[in-house]
Amino acid sequence: MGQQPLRITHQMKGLFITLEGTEGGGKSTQAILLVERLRDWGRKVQMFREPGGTPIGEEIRHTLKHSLANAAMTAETELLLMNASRAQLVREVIRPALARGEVIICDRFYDSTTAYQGYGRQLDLEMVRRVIDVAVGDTRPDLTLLLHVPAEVSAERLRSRQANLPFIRDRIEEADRAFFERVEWGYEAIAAAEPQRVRKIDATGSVEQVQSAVWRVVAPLVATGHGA
Ligand code: Z5A
Repeated sequence: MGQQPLRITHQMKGLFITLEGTEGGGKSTQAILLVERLRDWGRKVQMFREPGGTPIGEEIRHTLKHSLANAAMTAETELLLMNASRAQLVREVIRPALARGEVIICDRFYDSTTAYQGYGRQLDLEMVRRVIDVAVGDTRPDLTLLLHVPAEVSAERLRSRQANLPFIRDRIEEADRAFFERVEWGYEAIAAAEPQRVRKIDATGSVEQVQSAVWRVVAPLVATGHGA
């Protein structure tokens, strides 16, 4: 079945693209390459990561991932902190930038909350949706690139990256395999529910192959004049 055309959902001039998926899919790698390519095309682009992206958000990120005191964090606290970081990012930078007509690339956004806190931590999906609504209002991505790799590929990429980095404890990465399987199902459900916004990309190939697949989806949007 052919893919449906992308439809721009927000009323502002800019373009809002998010990258999603399980760990090691290459989101950060592809986000950086996409920013470079869009700048080459003359677009004004800003890139952010979640949780984080603002000074307040980066403090929340540390609490969520690395704080020594966070071992007892409940799933509900995790949900609220993710969305506190997001509420700040949306109001402090994303909305003003979109209103100026800029392109925003975000390395994870609210689909991560649905996948990790909703499906992974098994919080009530309706409650998760309501919290996300508070955080983002009508600031929604125009396009979400869901980078998909099988669990073995993800594990291998993270192993080889870890070998080159000092060990830093990451509370979320400590979850068990069943948690990450549920996260994957969550992403499948999101993609099935919103095919117009969410484009699944096979991210098992080389960096260059994935970059080409990403560009095939993004270029038509940019060519039609979205983003200053
Ligand atoms: N989280 C949440 O629970 N709820 C939320 O609402 C939000 C987030 C927003 C953020 O962690 C954590 O927060 C995350 C979800 C949760 N936790 N988990 N688990 P993060 O920001 O530290 O990390 P991440 O978002 O999970 O990304 P990552 O692990 O860094 O993966 P990635 O960005 O997809 O991949 P990468 O860094 O671009 O690449 C990983 C390695 O693979 C690296 O060495 C690359 O050089 C290599 N790579 C990349 N592409 C390729 C290809 N194509 N071939 C070969 N090697 C490649």
